[in-house]
Amino acid sequence: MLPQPSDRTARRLPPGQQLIRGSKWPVVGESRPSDGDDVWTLEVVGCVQRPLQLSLAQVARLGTERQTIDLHCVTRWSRRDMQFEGVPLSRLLELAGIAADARFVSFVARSARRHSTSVTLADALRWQPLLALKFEDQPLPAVHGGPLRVVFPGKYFYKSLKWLERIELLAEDRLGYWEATAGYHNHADPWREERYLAADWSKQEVARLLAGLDIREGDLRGLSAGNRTLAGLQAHGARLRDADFCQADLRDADFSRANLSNARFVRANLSRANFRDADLDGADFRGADLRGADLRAASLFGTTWARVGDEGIVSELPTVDAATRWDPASWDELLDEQRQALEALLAGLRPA
Ligand SMILES: Nc1nc2c(c(=O)[nH]1)N[C@H]1C(S)=C(S)[C@@H](COP(=O)(O)O)O[C@H]1N2
Ligand SMILES: [Mo]
Repeated sequence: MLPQPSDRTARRLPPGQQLIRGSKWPVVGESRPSDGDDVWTLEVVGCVQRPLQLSLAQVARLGTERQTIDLHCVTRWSRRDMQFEGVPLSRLLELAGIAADARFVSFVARSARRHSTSVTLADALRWQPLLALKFEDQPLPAVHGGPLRVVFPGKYFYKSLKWLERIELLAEDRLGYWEATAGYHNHADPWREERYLAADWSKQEVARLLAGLDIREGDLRGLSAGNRTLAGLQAHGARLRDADFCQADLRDADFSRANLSNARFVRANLSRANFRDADLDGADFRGADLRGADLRAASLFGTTWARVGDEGIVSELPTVDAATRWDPASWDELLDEQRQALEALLAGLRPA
């Protein structure tokens, strides 16, 4: 059975997720609220009986709760047992009174792009999200959404809006920022792996595009290109989240600036491929041939380079050589066991 709202933390990890250990908590998306010195207020508007505008002190006086919640980011990292303190959304909804036509809840941020995300009212009532003011007994840091953020259990973390300033109840859904612009799945259930929607291309169109070996700047998220011969592919700036390139021949491919988050390159031939400035968060490079590949300035958060099994047995390592280029600084973004596997692999290359 899938975890229920009463299970804020689960002993299992959702499929395709890996645990971050230690104190790492990456900042994903925007990193600060918009400027302005006017006091922070929280509005509750839309399909409500009594619109509200509250100061943070008034929000806190509604009564806070502590909750321990597991976070699951769509780019495949999870962190367990995160201790938040805040006001349950339900308190605000009770105070404002849910109107009969309300079906959705949109959370809107005080941020440069007025970032937003939405959920069904049914999910909001079922999962009881917290409007968090504190993390581990300290005021929530601004990079992580302080002074006030949504923490939504049971959904990928992109439903947990940072810098909350407005809750709007809606009769019709209004897609959030990632959901509308980047194909993030609107339902976002980590247990069902509702990560991204595939782009809207027919099989014939995809075949035609790939045959031309030129998909620069194209939106091909979810592309299925396993086992294909795509040497020299031009994919600069392409949007290739969740793409499958397992065992593909991608010698000399240009993926510079491409978004490859969660892409799979297992046993692909990536010799001399260019990944400069690419977003590789959550991508899987097990067993790939990376001789002469360029990975400088690529974002490597949550990437997989080897299988690390029980008792630390490392297998399915990629092939690298002295011409493979990396920023060792970017390895700080890796899980410890992945970083150690890569370091051992590269140490083997250096002349003794
Ligand atoms: N206002 C705002 N909220 C946001 C985002 C954002 O860019 N802006 N990113 C979302 C995404 S995709 C994730 S994974 C989490 C990341 O929260 P963190 O930076 O505290 O880890 O915040 C979510 N909430
Ligand atoms: Mo995310």
